[in-house]
Order: sequence, then C-alpha cells, then structure tokens
Amino acid sequence: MARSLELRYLVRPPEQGDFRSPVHDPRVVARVGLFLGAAIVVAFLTGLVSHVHQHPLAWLPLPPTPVWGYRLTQGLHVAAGLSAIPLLLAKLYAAYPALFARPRVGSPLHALERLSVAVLVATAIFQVVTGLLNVFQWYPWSFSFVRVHLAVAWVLVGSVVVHVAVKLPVIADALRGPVLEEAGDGPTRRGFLAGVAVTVLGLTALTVGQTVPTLAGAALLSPRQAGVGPQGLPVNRTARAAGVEATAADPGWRLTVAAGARTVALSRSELLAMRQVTVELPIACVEGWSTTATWQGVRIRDLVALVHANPDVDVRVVSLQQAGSYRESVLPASHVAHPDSVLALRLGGADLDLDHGFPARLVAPGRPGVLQTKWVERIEVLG
Ligand SMILES: Nc1nc2c(c(=O)[nH]1)N[C@H]1C(S)=C(S)[C@@H](COP(=O)(O)O)O[C@H]1N2
Ligand SMILES: [Mo]
Repeated sequence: MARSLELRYLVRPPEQGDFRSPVHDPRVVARVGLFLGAAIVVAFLTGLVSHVHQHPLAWLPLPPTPVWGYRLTQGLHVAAGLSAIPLLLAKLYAAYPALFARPRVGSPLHALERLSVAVLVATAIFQVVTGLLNVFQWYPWSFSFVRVHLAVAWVLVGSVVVHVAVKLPVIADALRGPVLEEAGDGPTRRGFLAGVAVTVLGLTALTVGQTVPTLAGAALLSPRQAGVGPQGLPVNRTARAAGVEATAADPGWRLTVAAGARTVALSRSELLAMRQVTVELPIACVEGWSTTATWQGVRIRDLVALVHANPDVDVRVVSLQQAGSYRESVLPASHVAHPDSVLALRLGGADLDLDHGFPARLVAPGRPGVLQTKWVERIEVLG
C-alpha cells in the first residue's frame, strides 16, 4: 500500500486532495488567520508608535503621560511579533496543500491572490526573523534594521489587506461554520487549534515579564533579564562600545546648556547643587526589554530656564559619543515641560554607572529607550 502511494508521486505531483488531514481545512486556516492578522495589526500599529517617536510628525504630538505608555506599546510589539511565529507556522501548515490546487492560475484575481500570498509569507518571515535577531542584538546584515523593518512592514500589511479582501467570502464562510464537520475531525482539528493556543500563550507567559515587573521571574526567554547589569539595570550600549570611557570619566566634563548665543556650562557638582528630583521611570528598549528604575537629577525645564525664558520649546540632547544613531535625541516641548523629564545624575541612590550614562543622562517619561540619551554633554534649545 505504502509502495503504491510512493509510486503515485513518481508519476504525478501531489494534488490538494492528496492531503487528507482534517487540519487542512478553511475553518482551521481562517481561525488561525484571524489571530495571525490581529498579531500583525498590533505589531504594525505599535511599531508605528516607535517610528513616530523617533521621527515626529508636526500634527501628531506624543503625550509624555501615561509615563508607562511607551513601555506598554513596546511590550505589545514584542508580544505580538513573538505570537506571530507559531501562528504563522500553524497557518502555513494548515494551508500549504492549497499550493497544489488546480488550476495553478485560474483567473487574474486568482493570480493576484497567489502573488499576495507569496509576498505575505515572505515578508512575514522576514519581519519575525529580523525582529527576533534585533532582540538578540545580532545584525548579520548590512542594511539599517529600523528602516528596512518599517518598509517591509508596510508591504506585509498591504499584502494582508489584498489577501483578506480577495478571500473575504471564503473567510466569512469558514468562520461562520463550526470547527467540526464530521465526528472524526474533532480531536485533530480541536487539538491542533488548542496546541497553537497553548504555544502562543506559553510564549507570551515566558516573555511578558519583560514588560510586567511582577512576572519578571517567568521571563525565561528574555535576552536581557531585569536585575542583570550594573545597578540592576540592563545596558544596551556600554561606555566602551560608545567610545566615551575617557571623556565621560574626565573630571573636566561640563554640561553646556545653549539657547542661541546664550550658554551656561555646569560641572557635575554644580548640577548636584541645583534642585534635585527623584523620578520612577522605565527604560523601554525597542530591543525587547524594559525595566523601571529610580533616577535622581535636575529637571530639564530647570536647565532650560537658565538660558531661556519660555520652557515651551523643543530641545536637542547631545551625547559625548561621536558616532552612532543614538548620540543625540530631540525632546519635544510637551516633555520638556513635564516635571519627570530629568537630566539624571544618580540611579537608585548611587552615582550613575559609566555604562548607564555617567556623568549625566536623559530620562523622560513615555518615550523609547533609544531616545534616553546617555553621556550628555550639551542641551540645545531649538527654535
Ligand atoms: N549616547 C547614547 N545614548 C543611548 C544609547 C546609545 O547608544 N548612545 N542607547 C540607547 C538605548 S537603545 C537604550 S535602550 C538606553 C539604555 O539605557 P541603559 O543602558 O542605561 O539601560 O540608552 C539609550 N541611550
Ligand atoms: Mo534600546
């Protein structure tokens, strides 16, 4: 019997009907697809939030509150992206016999559908692979991760829209019907869907601790654990990697605050003599971790007030670091005015570690970790 089956494939390629498992069914494909679609939409929207923080739009002000707002969107982005991996594999498994459907290309609409599926699968795989490698800070490619991950996200979402539009009648039909058709289908189809659900929930449980501090102990799959690193806080780029070991430790360091031609230069002890505030704020890194810490330092608006009458201004925060994308950031006026936006000098009751941005680093509420500039040497009032 097995032999004749093999022989059959020697004389002709497989056809859709050869795949007998009850899992290969539109009802399964549509149900998994619904959750995969939701994961893609959540990852896309939360990714856009990260993007507009880094490339602000004049008509879309980003609020500094709630202070954990960005931490939440970042956590959702990682959770949705990770969930997309088992969902994608499950959907591919359930749907792949359709590759062997006849006719290969029936109509222009059918051709469009097949093309959109090819683009969807390729871009979805690209996004989860690059996203995952980014979490591990491993970049075995020469393009800019951020730009390409964003560009491919638009293509992915476009192909999802085409795919859903073309398949809408099939999807609606499949979701309306019960999962079971025949009694014998039951355990396999239900079992498959339950297995996918358990995998997604399990992955989420093992990583959500990166965002929810009380569950940190369960974050076994997190590359950067809470509590690990100098002063109990992970480090993305060390002082050595940023090339600032000598300049940051130099006692001759001065912070320059500038508004046009007006400038003041302040030593660390002069900064420590100004009014100090203590804030509890998270560092929420786009590379998949976030941790809350207690920072002490000087309010940004107090520093701006030294050179500029009106605190309602954007400021640029520039690092001692000479090269690299994150050597400076712009703090929008809404954040400058916020009392929790500080130039931190101390972390958890001790001087900042060199790797956390000694002698001074920016910490502001509700924005990505990449914008929390370390080793600050200059604050410029813009406009
Ligand atoms: N000058 C400078 N500041 C920087 C970075 C950098 O590469 N250079 N990395 C940023 C990133 S990506 C993150 S997540 C936070 C991490 O802060 P931490 O190392 O104190 O945890 O610092 C930010 N500040
Ligand atoms: Mo980061």
